[in-house]
Amino acid sequence: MEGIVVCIKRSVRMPLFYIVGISGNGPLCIAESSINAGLGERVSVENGGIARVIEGEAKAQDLYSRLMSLSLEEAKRSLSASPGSIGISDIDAATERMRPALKSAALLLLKKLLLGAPILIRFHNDADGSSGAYAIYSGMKAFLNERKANAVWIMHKGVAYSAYDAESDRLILNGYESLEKPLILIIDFGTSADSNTGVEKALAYADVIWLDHHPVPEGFAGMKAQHYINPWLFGSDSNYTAGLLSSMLARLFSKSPSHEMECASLIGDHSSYAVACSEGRDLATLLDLITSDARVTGLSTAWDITPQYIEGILNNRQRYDELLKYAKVRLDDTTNLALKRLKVYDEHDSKIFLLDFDDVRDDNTGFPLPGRFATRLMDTIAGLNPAGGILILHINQYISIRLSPGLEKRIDILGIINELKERHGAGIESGGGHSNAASIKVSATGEKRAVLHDLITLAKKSLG
Ligand SMILES: [Mn+2]
Repeated sequence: MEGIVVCIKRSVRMPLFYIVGISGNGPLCIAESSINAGLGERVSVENGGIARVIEGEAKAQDLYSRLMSLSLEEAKRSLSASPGSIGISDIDAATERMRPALKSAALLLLKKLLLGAPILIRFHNDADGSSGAYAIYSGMKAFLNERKANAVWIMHKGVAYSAYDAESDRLILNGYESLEKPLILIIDFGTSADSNTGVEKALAYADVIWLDHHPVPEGFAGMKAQHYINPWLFGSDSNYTAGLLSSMLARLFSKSPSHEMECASLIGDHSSYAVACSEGRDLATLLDLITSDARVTGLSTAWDITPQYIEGILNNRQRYDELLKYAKVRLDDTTNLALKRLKVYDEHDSKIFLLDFDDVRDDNTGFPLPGRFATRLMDTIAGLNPAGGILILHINQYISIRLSPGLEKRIDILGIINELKERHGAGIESGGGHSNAASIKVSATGEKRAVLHDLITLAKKSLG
């Protein structure tokens, strides 16, 4: 075949060439080569390698222009009219409102794929973020078929896209020479003022598609990204998860991905729509495990956790069952230990349960995650204590608060958090959530002990 060298990855021992073929549907292939072909040159490919350079960049320019318009045509042709529905009316209505934004982002993604631009995907390290990455991955794979994506997957710890992250992405993308501008795709994190410097840096050299569902703070620089899509901006909220949003994007250019994966994102993030999901619970537990504890995966670091890795587990029933069983044993063990370590304060007919999660969880692992575990533990506690109560679980800078069903009528937990913010000022970095499940992040220099003391006092007052 003949094609144009659209991208060269130089940061590897043997350079990799991404070539868009000129005949037929423009397949994208990678050819190792000892011939030093240059970017934009027209080459012939034989037996998986570059055989010779046919013409130089200047002469091949017209041909590349033609390939660009062919790619755009294919991208447009491949987009379906709508991502379709998942059968939950609020979600489907929000999807419909986001449809034009999703389509324009999908068009950009397909164009980048077809032209071999380097694509860097950063996804949050939890069930929601990883399910989103998986949806995009399987959508891209189905769309490209025999062709090859020029993609890098990075699992991201933390809530901000920091200046450091942007710098690290630039170093990775600097390893590529590409005719098309690189694309950065951010899934399920970063909507925070702490991302502003990082965002500005990224926008200076890359196109950005950003799929998130966290509340948008004032002055957030991510709004400058043309393809920043967040259900909050379309009359919905965080219950519309980023994994689901990513899946809706993927549905525009591939046939419906796994409904179980969409459900896992809703369950993983405690979406209020998760009640409509009869499947996905086990998958959410499994994703929680592998995204929070690199040891169980047998991989050296969290960096190696990619959608391909998740796919490998999904395609291996035995491995899937083993990991799931292991996750459940770990959850049971942690629950049993937690019940023994609980401090209990009796307040009239209700109780306050306090747990130092550092005492319970294995130091070397991130599993179970405190928020997910707090919900599970509250369910267990409520089963054992019919009068119910409030659970306060803390670890490092985090405090998770859960109320047993009905108690939100007696304790205004969000009101209490606001009062704590007033009292402790900069000592509290963030805090909020729902009326029965909320969390506080104490700042690095803050006094968690003092915040916990005030929290318990205010809870007692509400119950008294
Ligand atoms: Mn999420």
